Amino acid sequence: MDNILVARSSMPSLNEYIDEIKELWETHWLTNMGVKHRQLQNELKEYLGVPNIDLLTNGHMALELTMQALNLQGEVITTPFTFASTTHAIVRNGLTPIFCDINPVDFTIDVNKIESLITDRTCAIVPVHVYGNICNIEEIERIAHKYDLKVIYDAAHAFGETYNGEGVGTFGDVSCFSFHATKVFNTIEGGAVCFDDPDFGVRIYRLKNFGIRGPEIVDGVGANAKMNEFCAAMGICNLKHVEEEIKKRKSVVEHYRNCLEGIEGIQLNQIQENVKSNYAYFPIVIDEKKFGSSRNQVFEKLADAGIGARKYFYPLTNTFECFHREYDVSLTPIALHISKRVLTLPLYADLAIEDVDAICKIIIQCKDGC
Ligand code: T4K
Repeated sequence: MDNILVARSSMPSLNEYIDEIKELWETHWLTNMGVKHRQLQNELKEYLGVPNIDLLTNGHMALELTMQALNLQGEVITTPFTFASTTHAIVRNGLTPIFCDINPVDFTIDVNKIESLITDRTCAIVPVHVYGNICNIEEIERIAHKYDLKVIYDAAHAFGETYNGEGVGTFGDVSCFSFHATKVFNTIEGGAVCFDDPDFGVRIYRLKNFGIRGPEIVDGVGANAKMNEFCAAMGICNLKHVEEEIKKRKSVVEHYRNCLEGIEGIQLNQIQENVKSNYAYFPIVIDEKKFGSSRNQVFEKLADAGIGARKYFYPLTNTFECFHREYDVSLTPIALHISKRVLTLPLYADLAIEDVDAICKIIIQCKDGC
C-alpha cells in the first residue's frame, strides 16, 4: 500500500486548467481583481447562496481582515479546539481571546457557557464550524443580539454546507471560508468572506488592497490579500466538480462508519440533523479505557503502515508556546479531553474503499491493545 495522507488536493485535469488559464497569456493580467477573480466570485456567490462575497488570498486573511474591518476592540469569545489561524487572527488584531469550552458531541462552542464569559469588554463571538459540524446558530444569534455582539463564523471547514436549506455563509455578521489545497473546495491557496452589510464589503475590499480608496487616496492601513488569477482559475475548474467530489467523500465516510460503528471506545463524528454535509473531515475519539489502546498508540500503528492520520486539533490553541501559559487550559476541560483523544482519519474523494478497509483493519486490531 502506498502512503496515505490525511488529505489529498482535488485537482481538475491538466487540460482543463490549461484551457482556463490560456487567456492569461494573451491579457497579461495576472492579479488585482481580474476576469477570473470576478467570474469565480460570481459563481461562488450563487453556489454558496450568499448575499455578498469577496475573495482573499487565504482563510486566515479572511478572518484577520474581517476583525479589522469590523473595528473590533476588547475581548472575543472563541474556542481553542481549532487550527492556529482562528486564535492568531484574534491576537494579531490586538484583541484578547476568551476561550469558551466546546460540547463533547459535535466539538463546536458550548453555547451554554458563552454568557458567563461576557464582560463589558466583549465585542464579538468567533465560533468555528469545526470539521464542518455546524455550530448552534440560533443560540449564538440569540446571545449576540441580547448583548449586541458581532458574530464571525470560522467556516473554513464548512464549504457548501447548508443548515435548514440555507447556505452556512448567510449566518452571523461574516462567515470566513478557506479554499486551501487540503479543503473540500480549493483554489490552491484562497479564502472568502461572506456577509450581508455592503459597507463591510467596501471596507474589506480596501483592506485587502493596501487600504487604497482611489488612485490618490489611501485612508486605511491595509494588507495585500488579493486572490490572483491562477488561483481563481483553479477555483473555477474545481467548482465544476465539487458536487461529484462531495458525493465521493460521502461514500468514503459511509464506509468508515460501517466499519467503525459500534466499536466500544470509539466515538464517531455525529451526523447533524438539518445539515447538508460536505464530509470535510472524519474525526474519531478514542477512549483508551474502553478501547484498550490510546489515541497515540493507534496513531503510531497507522503511521507504521504509512497512514498519515492527524491529531486535528491537538494541541489546543490556548496551550501554544507562543502564549507563554497566558491562558488557563483548565477552563476548557472538554476541549482538553477531546484534543488528547481525537484522531482525524484520511479522507479525500479518491480514497479507495480498499484503503479505508485497510485503515479500519489496523484500528480494529488495536482493540484491547496494539
Ligand atoms: N480556520 C480553520 C478552522 C482552519 O482549519 C484553517 C486551516 C484556517 C482557519 C485557515 O485557512 P487557510 O489560511 O489555511 O486557508 C492544513 C492546512 O494548511 C490548513 O489550511 C487547514 N486549516 C489545516 C486544518 O490543515 P497542515 O499544517 O496540517 O497541512 P499539511 O501541509 O500538513 O497538509 C495536510 C495533508 O494534506 C498532507 O499530509 C497532504 C495533503 N496536502 C497538503 C498540501 C499542502 C495535499 O494533498 N496537497 C497540498 O498541497 O494544515
